[in-house]
Amino acid sequence: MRLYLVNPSNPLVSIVRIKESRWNRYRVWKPLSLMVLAGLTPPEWGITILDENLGVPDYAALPRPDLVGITAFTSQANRAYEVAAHFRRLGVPVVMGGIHATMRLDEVLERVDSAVTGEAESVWPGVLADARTGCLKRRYDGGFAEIDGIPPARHDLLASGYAMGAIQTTRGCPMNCTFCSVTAFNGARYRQRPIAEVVREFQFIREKRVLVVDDNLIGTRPEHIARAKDLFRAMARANLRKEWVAQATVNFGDDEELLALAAKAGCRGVFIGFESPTPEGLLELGKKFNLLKGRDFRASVRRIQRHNILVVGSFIIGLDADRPGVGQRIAAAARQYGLDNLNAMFLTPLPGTRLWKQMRSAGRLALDRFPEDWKYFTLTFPVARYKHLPLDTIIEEMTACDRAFYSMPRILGRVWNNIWRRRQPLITLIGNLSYRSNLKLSGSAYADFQRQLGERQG
Ligand code: B12
Ligand code: SF4
Repeated sequence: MRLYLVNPSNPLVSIVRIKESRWNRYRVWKPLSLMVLAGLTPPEWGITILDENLGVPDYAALPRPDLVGITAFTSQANRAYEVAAHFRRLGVPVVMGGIHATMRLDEVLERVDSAVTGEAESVWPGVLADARTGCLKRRYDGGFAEIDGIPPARHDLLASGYAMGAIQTTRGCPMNCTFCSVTAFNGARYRQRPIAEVVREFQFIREKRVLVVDDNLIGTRPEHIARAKDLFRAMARANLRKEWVAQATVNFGDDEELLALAAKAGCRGVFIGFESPTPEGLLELGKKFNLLKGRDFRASVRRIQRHNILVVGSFIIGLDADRPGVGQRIAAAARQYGLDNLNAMFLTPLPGTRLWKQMRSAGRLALDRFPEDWKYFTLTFPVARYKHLPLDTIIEEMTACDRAFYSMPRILGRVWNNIWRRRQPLITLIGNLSYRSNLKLSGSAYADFQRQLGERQG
């Protein structure tokens, strides 16, 4: 039995534009969902993972599979439907799963044979068994899975072409920030994989560098932090020799022991959502963690960096609280906090989030021709109607923010600072140049986007 697992690409996402900027090569991440599915697949299936981010295969030249499984974030949905249509024309059944299939089930069911909603661990073997006997059901719901004792992801299947491996150690988040899909999709309960299983899976990863995809590796409560410490101790004991980056909330910087253990276990970078430079903005987004009284972001960032861990900060532009000037204000905040990289995104109502419900019911989706418009839901296009920032203004704000933070003198300043402190200056340089080289790409993408919208309205 031949199974293809496909990760569709969206050409509007900069990571796939390797020709225009070779730095993007370092930003193509492994599609872990498909590696996890492969791990759950019984041995009678021959599995090929086709990751279009590395290049779109000539599907017509490939042997005919018995089943195709497609994953998709919302921004990949259009392409997912094209791939599905190709295989369905050949009479090959197509199953789609992942976050978009879960949040837009009816739309997906019109375009594939079967959809898997929620997490797949409990249902995927059953889907395959039904596919073998030609009895696929229209829908399977995996809900929230138990993540103890699951087989490791198949790290052997995507052997080359990526700068980093990927692993997941926890799922779920209780915070339910308005713009984020994680609580809606993975639930509010913070679930942790057994430490021994995580360490064992790390050992299967061939790459030296690894992305830990957890939305918040350290969690929110004291017992979560205690577990994170135990995990880091076990990783250090196993002498994994990996360097890894992860996502965490800003409380990562509150605990010196946690930081020291993380660094010893190989942590080299952390991605933190600061989201807004103003308390009104944080309140609007429901990002309660960042609102804690007496929180000093600069001091938190410094404490993390002292352990040789780089800090990438993410901010959102387009809140109701944002006024013209917000772009410069974010760049200034990012500099003041001492961030090594800044990732600014447009506020984007993703299906299933609280923000989606609010904006949709208020008629604030500027792009609503679905499924065609999903390709713009990359967080790099202003797809909504923003309270104080009309289309041209919000694009100017984003451009001003990026230009201010990624000006050549500022980049060199950060690199020099990191040389001085012996804190990964080369990685800082590559990371900053990678963002900077995409500014030109963003400029032409905005121009196309503005033209498209103009044509629609005209
Ligand atoms: C790692 C990651 C990335 C990596 C991508 C890795 C990759 N797959 O190529 C990078 C950094 C590149 C990335 C980029 C983006 N991401 Co991202 N990312 C994540 C993150 C943190 C983890 C994803 C992951 O690997 N999870 C682990 C696997 C095991 O879980 P899973 O993917 O959910 O898969 C399970 C099920 O969904 C299901 N399943 C999945 N696919 C399939 C397919 C079949 C056939 C079946 C049966 C089942 C199934 O089975 C799996 C096992 O249970 C998630 C948050 C999250 N918790 O999911 C956000 C998330 C998916 N990203 C998000 C977004 C918005 C983006 C971007 C658009 C914007 C951005 N800059 O972040 C871009 C878009 C990229 C694109 N190609 O279009 C949103 C998506 C919301 C949505 N509705 O689409 C999420 C949910 C984060 C959030 N805060 O809301 N991302
Ligand atoms: S943004 Fe972070 S803290 Fe907020 S719900 Fe999403 S994962 Fe949780």
